[in-house]
Amino acid sequence: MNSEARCPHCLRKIKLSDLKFFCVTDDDRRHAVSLSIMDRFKKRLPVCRRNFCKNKGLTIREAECKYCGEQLPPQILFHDKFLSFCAIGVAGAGKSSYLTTMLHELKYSSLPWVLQAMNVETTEQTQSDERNIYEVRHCPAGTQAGVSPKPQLWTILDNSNKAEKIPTYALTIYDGAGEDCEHIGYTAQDAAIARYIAGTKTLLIMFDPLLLSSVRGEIIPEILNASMATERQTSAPANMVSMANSLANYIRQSCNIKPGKKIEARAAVVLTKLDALREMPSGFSSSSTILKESPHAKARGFVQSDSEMVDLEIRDWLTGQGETAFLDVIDANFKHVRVFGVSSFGKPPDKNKRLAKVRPHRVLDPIMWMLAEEGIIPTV
Ligand SMILES: Nc1nc2c(ncn2[C@@H]2O[C@H](COP(=O)(O)OP(=O)(O)OP(=O)(O)O)[C@@H](O)[C@H]2O)c(=O)[nH]1
Ligand SMILES: [Mg+2]
Ligand SMILES: [Zn+2]
Ligand SMILES: [Zn+2]
Repeated sequence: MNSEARCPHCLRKIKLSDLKFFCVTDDDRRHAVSLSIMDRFKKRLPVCRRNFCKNKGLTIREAECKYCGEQLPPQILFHDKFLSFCAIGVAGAGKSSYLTTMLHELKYSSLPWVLQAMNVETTEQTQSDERNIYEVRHCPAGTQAGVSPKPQLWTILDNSNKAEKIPTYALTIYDGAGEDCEHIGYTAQDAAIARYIAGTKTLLIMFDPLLLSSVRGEIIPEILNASMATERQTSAPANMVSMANSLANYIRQSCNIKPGKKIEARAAVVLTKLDALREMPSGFSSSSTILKESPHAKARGFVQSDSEMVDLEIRDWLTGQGETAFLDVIDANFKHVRVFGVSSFGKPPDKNKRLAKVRPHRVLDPIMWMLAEEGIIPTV
């Protein structure tokens, strides 16, 4: 068992004795089960010992965090590494589309990994998100604002070396509503969102280039309209800068980081909707690295030179557009920053928000960076 384990809801460090266990039978006689001395000693999950219980002798499958009372899958404790992704960005930035296609690519990529949902909520959420994008072929609806987001809980089984014991990594993913990220205040609801933000090791800061006025002036209106979440997306570039500022301030306060010191959490800045920029004159040149296929999955490692090139190309492009304020705020606050460019769909939606065949571009790059930083895949 790993001492790094954290409750995915309250983000506190947890060990076996921090969980409350329950035996759940189909006849509704849910009852608490405590750890025996032997369970504690062997660091294993308890079994039901109640006489006449249908599950007598079986290992429990339900647990609660004793700090926050939220349910969590007990097997979460037994992973080798704990990874987390927290996607933030203004409303309509493309967070949910990105996470759905990223997970789908991860599942079906040539990488030697198996992705398993840890709970029913994660399975159901992903199935409905995937069906919507890959089968119904429609843009997702905006994530509901004003409710605490439930994190998705995944296990990655690493099949890359044929050792007896397969390493397993717990991957927690938070996808909040942009509306809530735009003004993190100090209500109880904000506190829940902010806790995820402050507790995550990798922040995915989603940056929507279609909000930049220089881009809006140049792009074909139909593509622009189809690529915006029409009903909610009113956010101006100024909002992105103020969001970055309030995000940094919040992390500083809750983690007690002094003004002169940079934040340790990794910041992956992800420029979304790359496909729409392709169509505009001052977009990326056709020979640029960012428009080439991503090399990481094929290399089964993180190709540092490629990633540095993409980072540079986006920074240059933003400078050319006169839009450096956002990245300046991020660079001034975070120690580890890497800039990525992705297209979740590969092509802009049509005017009815319908999608052509989905061909994601470079969506795995940010996760490959995180895995390399965590020492799970090699940097090549
Ligand atoms: N052209 C293009 N448009 C995209 C892409 N991804 C998302 N969009 C557009 O952006 C809109 C919003 O995408 P979402 O994924 O719902 O954005 P979100 O950040 O989750 O939004 P909230 O949940 O409201 O915070 C979609 O309806 C699409 O119109 C992409 O890869 N290319
Ligand atoms: Mg969303
Ligand atoms: Zn908890
Ligand atoms: Zn029982």
